[in-house]
Amino acid sequence: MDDATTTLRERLSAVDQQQVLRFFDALDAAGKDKLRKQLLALDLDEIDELAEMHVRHKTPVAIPNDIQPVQMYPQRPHAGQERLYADAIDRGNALLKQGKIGAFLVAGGQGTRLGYDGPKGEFPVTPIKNKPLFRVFAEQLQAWSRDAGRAIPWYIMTSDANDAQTRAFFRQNNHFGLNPEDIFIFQQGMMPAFDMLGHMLLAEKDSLALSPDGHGGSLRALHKSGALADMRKRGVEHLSYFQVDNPLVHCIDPLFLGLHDVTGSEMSSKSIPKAGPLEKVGNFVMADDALQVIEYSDLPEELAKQTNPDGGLKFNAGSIAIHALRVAFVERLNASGKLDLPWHRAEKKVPYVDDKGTPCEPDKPNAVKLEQFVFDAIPLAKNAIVLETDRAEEFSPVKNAEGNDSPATCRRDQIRRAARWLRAARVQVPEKDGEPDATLEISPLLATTEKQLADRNLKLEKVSDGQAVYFDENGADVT
Ligand code: UD2
Repeated sequence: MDDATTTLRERLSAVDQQQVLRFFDALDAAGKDKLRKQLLALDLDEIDELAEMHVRHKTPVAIPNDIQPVQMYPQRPHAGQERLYADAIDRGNALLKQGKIGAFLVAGGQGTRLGYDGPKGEFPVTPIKNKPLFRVFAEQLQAWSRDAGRAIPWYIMTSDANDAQTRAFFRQNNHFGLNPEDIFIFQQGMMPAFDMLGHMLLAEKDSLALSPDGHGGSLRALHKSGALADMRKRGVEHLSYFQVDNPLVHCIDPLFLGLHDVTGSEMSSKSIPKAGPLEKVGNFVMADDALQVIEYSDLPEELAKQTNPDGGLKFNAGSIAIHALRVAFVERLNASGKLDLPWHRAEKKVPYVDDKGTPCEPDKPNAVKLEQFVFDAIPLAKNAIVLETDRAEEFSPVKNAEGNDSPATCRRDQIRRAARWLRAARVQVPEKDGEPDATLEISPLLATTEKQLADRNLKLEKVSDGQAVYFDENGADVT
């Protein structure tokens, strides 16, 4: 055995994880190399602490005592806020023109609920052209870059599970018309799954059972990958953060980015009123003198159900995972060399090889996975703010194969929004049973907001019953 392997074996023994090398001696060179690399990427002392805290003991997520509703910036300015909002929009547009904004997409998740075999960003989502999610975002960024006269660099986080496929998809699609030099794809970290006694599981004789370390891992990966350094070089000061599953997202929003900047916020968020007390979105609250998000599974049900005198929910500020982040804030979070965010545990069914080397497919949860969440950085941010927005305008994710948050509801919501924008642009859209009686799609290259669409010179005055109409820079394509 070489010295490096002896040292690794000793380090693993010291933290009672030597079982991961039980097949090592019989592996071929490639297998040895693979497992060694996976192990060397881990901080074994941290693994030991995490196994103790979250597996052998189930340290509960600390729920603060005094949880209060949060004050938000309203979607439209209240009396007295008009000047602030107008200034914020100007600031947002100026930041874009100065090249100070980068877009940041987290796309490292495994998308297991949707049952789509591949990076979720490849999933075809628009009602007529079946554009994949990645294209929807790319076209928005292309439109905003065109209007700002300056490229908006796009940082995309993948994981080991989907990195190669994501890169290939971008290449095959000619980077959706963007300059590849303005696209920075990087991988997040991976975490091992533990058995219920805190031992790391092997997925194969030569591989740990690894999964992405949560979207909170993005804040570490931005640093480790050199993405932050790239931002410094380009003069990018803020990131516009969004998730891969929501094609209604406004990847760039001058009001949001401008408010974030003028208020001196280090991390800002958008919120929508919840669809019900137990909707599966995080909740913005004030607690321990800080703005924070409490995940739906962690908010005590009696609080979630509390109402105000007017009958509305007391805790009604849902998180839709849209944020603005100051680059200097992300740098500060990484300054000590260790990203200090809590870990969240989840018990899952994780395939593994047993002591004899036989592959096992568990039929009930056999393992603990740990993830960090990006919104746990909010209480660490100075002057964090929340801007309220409208579900119909900005949120309809594709998460499940059927039912809520599925391709069908997302398609419906895209058509509804397109109908609303078109009517505001004085185009007649037919209606049947309260729904648009047409299939509608608006290219982001034509308009990324209702106001932009209203400013375009649309030739079509009326959509007819049952028509499918695609609107882009060249006009309306009716089928
Ligand atoms: C998330 C939020 C929830 C709400 C909702 C809105 C959490 C825990 N909950 O729920 O509060 O805001 O979104 O849609 O975040 N991802 C990675 N790496 C990972 C894990 C996830 O990049 O290791 C990405 C993933 O590709 C996706 C996003 O993060 O873009 C959301 O992940 P999810 O589907 O696991 O989050 P979800 O739906 O439980």
